[in-house]
Amino acid sequence: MDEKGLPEEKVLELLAEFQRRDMTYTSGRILGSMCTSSHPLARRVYCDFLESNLGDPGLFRGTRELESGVIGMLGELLSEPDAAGHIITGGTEANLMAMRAARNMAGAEKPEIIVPKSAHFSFRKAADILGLRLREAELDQDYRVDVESVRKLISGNTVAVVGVAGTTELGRIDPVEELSEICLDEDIHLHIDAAFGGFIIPFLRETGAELPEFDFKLQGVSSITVDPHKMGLAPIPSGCILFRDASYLDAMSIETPYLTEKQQSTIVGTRTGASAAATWAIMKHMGREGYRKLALRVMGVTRRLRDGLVELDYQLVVEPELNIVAFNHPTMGPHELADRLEELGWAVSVSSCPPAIRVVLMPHIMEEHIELLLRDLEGIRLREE
Ligand code: 0PR
Repeated sequence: MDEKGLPEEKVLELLAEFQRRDMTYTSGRILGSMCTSSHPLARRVYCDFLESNLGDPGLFRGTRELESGVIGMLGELLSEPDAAGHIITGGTEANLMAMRAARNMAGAEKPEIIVPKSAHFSFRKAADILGLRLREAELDQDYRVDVESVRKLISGNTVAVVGVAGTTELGRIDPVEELSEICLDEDIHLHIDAAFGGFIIPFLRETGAELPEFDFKLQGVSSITVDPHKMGLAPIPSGCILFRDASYLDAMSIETPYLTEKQQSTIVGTRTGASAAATWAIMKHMGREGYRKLALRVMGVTRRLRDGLVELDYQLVVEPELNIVAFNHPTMGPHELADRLEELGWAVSVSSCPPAIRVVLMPHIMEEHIELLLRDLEGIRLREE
């Protein structure tokens, strides 16, 4: 640190130079991210609540009510209005909390969790931190978890089974109904990672899309991750963990004698109230109707990309169910194709299972961006002939 401080103007000038090196969502060039531009209202509210700390909620009673309000709205959306939970930093922390609650409730000597091969890497972190053995279930031909494989992995040490509603790489929805039945029979915690899907599947279902049930309506589901900072339009960091009831939170509560609340179940202590306030604001502002329109719009852009790829003879990995498209060039490997696209200014990501170019059609990607992308993909096809 320098001895003498700089004038504010100078600091802002220096910062602007750094920020110019960042990519922006509005350019439409970020194709592999699950985050997106924050809604202007969410930005404003975030700044207004910057100082509120939900780690000491007795001091910020209004913000605590906003957090409860979000939990209530999300619980209702996911078929359990009395769900208990918290607004936290994102899907990683939510999955970690779910695994911690499941482990503590089960009390197994050598705890194990069963996750699909398609599960997000946050479960590896959770297993490492919590001392859990991670067992990976196979996928079926459609890249959804193979229920028989899950069944075979269950043992007396299984403390949780995980299903994913909207996988990170392909946007697949696991057969949660079947997982729910198995977990009810075996009395095992079923956690659904709907970090991505939670803010789009229910709205698409409301428009008549034939997507499977994945939420608390299925009695075996004990907890759900849903991230407002993905399809919810909330600013980073805004994640949410929901449990069927408060007993799961109690199973991991720690005494906090000198704070305004005597027990704490979250992993972090001091934690952002701004995320809760901004999520509350954006959900109130959008309403179900707003999210339904958004879901239909991103699926329209998804379809345009899907159709354009098929016309150009690129190969789809699967028919997209949600707003993620994974595809391959007929002969060129995905990493080489990703490099070509990067040279043309596109930031794409390459999936691992199977290797493919993966595009997440987040709200910042407009139809005109997809037309430009398809033109570049056509150019790549023409050049090789
Ligand atoms: N669960 C699922 C299904 C996810 O897809 C993700 C993240 C998480 C949990 C973890 O969420 P947090 O990252 O909020 O802790 N999925 C994206 C991924 O890892 C996150 C992402 C977002 C990656 C923006 C890149 C990016 O630019 O691919």
